[in-house]
Amino acid sequence: MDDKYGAGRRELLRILAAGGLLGFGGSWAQRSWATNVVTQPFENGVRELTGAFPQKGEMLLVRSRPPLLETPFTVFDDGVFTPNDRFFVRWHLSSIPTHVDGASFHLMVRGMVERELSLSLREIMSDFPRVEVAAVNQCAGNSRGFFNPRVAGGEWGNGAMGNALWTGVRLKDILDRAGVKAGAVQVRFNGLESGVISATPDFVKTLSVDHARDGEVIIAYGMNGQALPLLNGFPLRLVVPGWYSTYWMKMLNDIEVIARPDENFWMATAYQIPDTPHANVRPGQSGVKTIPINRMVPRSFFTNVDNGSVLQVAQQKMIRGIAFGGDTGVRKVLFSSDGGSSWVPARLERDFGKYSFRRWDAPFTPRRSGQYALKVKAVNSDGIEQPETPNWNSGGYMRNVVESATVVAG
Ligand SMILES: Nc1nc2c(c(=O)[nH]1)N[C@H]1C(S)=C(S)[C@@H](COP(=O)(O)O)O[C@H]1N2
Ligand SMILES: [Mo]
Repeated sequence: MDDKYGAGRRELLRILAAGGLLGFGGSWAQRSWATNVVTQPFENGVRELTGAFPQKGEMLLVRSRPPLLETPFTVFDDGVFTPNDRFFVRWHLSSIPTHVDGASFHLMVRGMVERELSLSLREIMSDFPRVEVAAVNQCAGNSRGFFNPRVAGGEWGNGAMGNALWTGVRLKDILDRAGVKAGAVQVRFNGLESGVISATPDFVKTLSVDHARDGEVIIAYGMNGQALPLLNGFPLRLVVPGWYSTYWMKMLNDIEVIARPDENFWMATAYQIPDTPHANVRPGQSGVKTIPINRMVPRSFFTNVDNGSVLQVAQQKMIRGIAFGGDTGVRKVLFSSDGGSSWVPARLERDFGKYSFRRWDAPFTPRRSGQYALKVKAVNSDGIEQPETPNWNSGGYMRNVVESATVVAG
């Protein structure tokens, strides 16, 4: 079997073997050779650039235990896919395995099923059809650092997101092999870092049976043609296209089909959002119904200009960026060079599917010296567009606003 990496069986063997190569020993958080800092444009925004984490290049250190590593934003200007060694990292519990043996690893499928399964990586890779999807993995708290008033939680800039080509098997095919019993309502996912006594409840997440069986949710063993980096969930992770990555369980080793809606902490208490458009409320507003966070909304960003970028008068500059539609594709990206008074459609680059980043560009020639308020907004295929003013909620979730960059022509 050959795929677009021309890898076939050799690739599978390499992915399996990667499990044996991950013994870096000890605690990575103790290794610290920070070289530099980056200042995010919000309060307490100074971040160390660190290269101290295994299989990771330079990352912004948001927290070291459990690791929260942010992708430096310039990486998004390099290409539509985010390299594995620059892909952001987020864990809830500090008890993450520092080594996973791909050869002895098994995925359990149990609960309301006709047949319990215990599948090795080899079985998963060879017994089920291989599928691929380009999809954005975005933390629900991406850009939380920009929330004003400020809120508790990891203070991410805009780099708690990434786009990868995920390779794996359909969750539906695995569930069909097990045979979901009538009356099952949800499917619960757990990862390997469970089972350690801790003040924080084990991290588990749940999807409805219908969602789990929609054919789009996959169990991925490949990320941009490589095994998953350990910190991104080696050897298996759930990929839930269009949904916030809190559902994208890493080091997935346990799937339980359940008969009642999951009341666990991570579904019923954490990751709740106001049930309003863009999860938006007024600071201090109470009595708003909440629901578990779910689908993503469109966003767009500049990648080659930022506040303070200097442009040449009378010289054309190709302004570039990325956009994504959230739970559907990008219909258009609109660019403004006059603070949003007038908009022109940006050119959209190659389409890698509706869940992927989409690169865009727009030519801009400053005619006189001075400041220009550049703006960009995405409209998705359902006609949802980014709001002019930022949304707010106490969890710091789903930050969204038309993005700006004030540049200077001289
Ligand atoms: N096992 C496990 N999976 C997990 C988490 C976790 O803490 N443990 N965090 C989730 C959240 S909230 C995010 S944002 C993504 C981060 O994925 P990444 O580290 O590969 O970027 O993993 C998700 N899957
Ligand atoms: Mo997250």
